[in-house]
Amino acid sequence: MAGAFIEASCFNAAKFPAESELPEIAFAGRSNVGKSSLINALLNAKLAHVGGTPGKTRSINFYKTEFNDVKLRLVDLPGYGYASRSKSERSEWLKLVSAYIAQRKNLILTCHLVDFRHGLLANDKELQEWLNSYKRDIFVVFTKADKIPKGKWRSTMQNYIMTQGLYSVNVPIITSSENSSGKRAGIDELKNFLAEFIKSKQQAN
Ligand SMILES: Nc1nc2c(ncn2[C@@H]2O[C@H](COP(=O)(O)OP(=O)(O)OP(=O)(O)O)[C@@H](O)[C@H]2O)c(=O)[nH]1
Ligand SMILES: [Mg+2]
Repeated sequence: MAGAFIEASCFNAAKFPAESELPEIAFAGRSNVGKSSLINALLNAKLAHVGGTPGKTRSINFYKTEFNDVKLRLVDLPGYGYASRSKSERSEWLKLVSAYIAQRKNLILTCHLVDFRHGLLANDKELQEWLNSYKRDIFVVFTKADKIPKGKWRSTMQNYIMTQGLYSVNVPIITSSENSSGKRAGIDELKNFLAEFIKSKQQAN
């Protein structure tokens, strides 16, 4: 890979980069679920700011990269569900994120990040309904899997699939972006999935 870089950090839709031909994969989910950390793991770089407190990413950030010879942009969306956020901040969030979700032609797939310890909470279900209302494809990616013993991964995943009525274009991928020895998981699998998903969409057009 020729390296990844941040192309734009936008607080309003007028600043989004020109669409060109690059397909985009967005990363959405509750504040603190690990969106920026997962993007860094996928890019193998520390480009996205990661925070110990929820509400770290406030802008929409576009990262240009390449997976298996497929050129794409990863799009880091600000998180939702941050309880102490004021009403005006929540409406700013909605304005910015809906400008992207409603209008962006190149958005090919939204990865919905869900904490593997909790599964989908009420506002995750709202997000899924909302994305569906725009006919957006959703792919569920579980995060922070290192917080659950590996022996329980299968049964935990089965349980969520059976009981949560989640929307996902494929069986969710279980990931850990934690970089300490041996804890990273699911990152190459996710890269391969995204590259194949983009290829199949491009062939269908
Ligand atoms: N153990 C563990 N911690 C993680 C993992 N991914 C992220 N974290 C931690 O979770 C916290 C939040 O991570 P971020 O990547 O900033 O989360 P975010 O979803 O981008 O948050 P907002 O920008 O606030 O919406 C940080 O303290 C990370 O170090 C993971 O896979 N495992
Ligand atoms: Mg973030």
